[in-house]
Amino acid sequence: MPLSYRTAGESHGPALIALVEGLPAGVELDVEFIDGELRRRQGGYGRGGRQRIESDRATFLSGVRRGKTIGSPIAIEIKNADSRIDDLERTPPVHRPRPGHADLAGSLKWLTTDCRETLERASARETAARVAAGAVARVFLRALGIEVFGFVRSTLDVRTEVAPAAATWKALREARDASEVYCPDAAASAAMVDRIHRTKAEKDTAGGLVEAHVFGCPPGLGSCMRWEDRLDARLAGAVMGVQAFKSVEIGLGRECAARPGSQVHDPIAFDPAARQERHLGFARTSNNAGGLEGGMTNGMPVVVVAAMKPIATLGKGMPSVDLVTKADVGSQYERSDVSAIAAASVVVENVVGFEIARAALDKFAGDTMLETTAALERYLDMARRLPLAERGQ
Ligand code: EPS
Repeated sequence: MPLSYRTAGESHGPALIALVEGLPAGVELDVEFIDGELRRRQGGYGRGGRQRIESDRATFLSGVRRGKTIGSPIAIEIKNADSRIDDLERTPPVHRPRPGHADLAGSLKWLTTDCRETLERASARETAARVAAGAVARVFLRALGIEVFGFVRSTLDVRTEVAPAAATWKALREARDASEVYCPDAAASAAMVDRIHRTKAEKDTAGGLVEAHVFGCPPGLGSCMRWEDRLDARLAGAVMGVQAFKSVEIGLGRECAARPGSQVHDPIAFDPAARQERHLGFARTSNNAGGLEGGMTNGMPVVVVAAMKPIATLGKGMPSVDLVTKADVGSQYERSDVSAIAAASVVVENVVGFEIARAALDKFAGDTMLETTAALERYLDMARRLPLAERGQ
């Protein structure tokens, strides 16, 4: 069974649910790590009042026995402290759609003038469930030696030029975790905080760029045989499926359109001393491909860059109309974030992790972790022994 997950839950309903299916038995769940990711998603400079109410934690309702997966569906619950969806006084109808939110499109789709019916599910609160599912998948990935590192690259006009690599990313993770905006460059981090602070004073909002770098991927995850199995397509779909994301790039991304081939493609060389690396010695002197060629991993780090639009709920409002009266009015303002870019970097890190785990299980399928890790080792051994007599070569 392919690895998959679904989520359920509204922003102000009783709880969020993630249902993860297809993980092998024997994955030791690191609950501290999973709850730590949920906590990180709640943080970041620019968050609004809601995060002072919530303290997200994953409760495992099924699929786990004595701290280990047993191969059955894993249901995870994250309770909402601010649960009031049925309370008419505290969640009255919203008639003034916010440009940039799902309010208008959803109201037209579901034939209602109450935007709340759409916004409760469209809300980025749901990303807590995705982070829980992704963090579970990343615990599995870590047992295969695969790690994901996410951070904030830019917000508005403030940008860092850090370049994470296999040798440096752990130190960068420490720097990121010390940053209020999850940016591993102290100077850029301080400038981002200042920029978000000024944006708040202007009653405006900010988005930004986030990146996820995956270290330790063996070659051959994903496939060029069917378009839907190309890993870059899956990654793009997963990240674009995150609330507020408007673009996804792999490696050099759209910049590759402005350069000739000789300045885009990553030269291939062979280093016999590096056979134990995940690139098996076929190290590349650059990684513009972002670790993916033909929709498959090539052994280099997978690099995903994604743009989040600014939060749609602006303190100063935006031009809008009342859906009942059709009169020109300002858009609805309720308590909101000024920036959730730091949180978004955690979400992208975890949804990317989930897709990598899915592709890893497609190639190294096993009912148990024991079989999956053995399949990975056997594959790496065969790939190192190329040309293979077993292949008639
Ligand atoms: C959101 C609106 C805000 C955000 C929310 C996303 O919620 P509320 O209306 O309760 O203040 O805080 O994000 C979260 C709750 C979260 O946990 O990320 C929206 O409309 O999308």
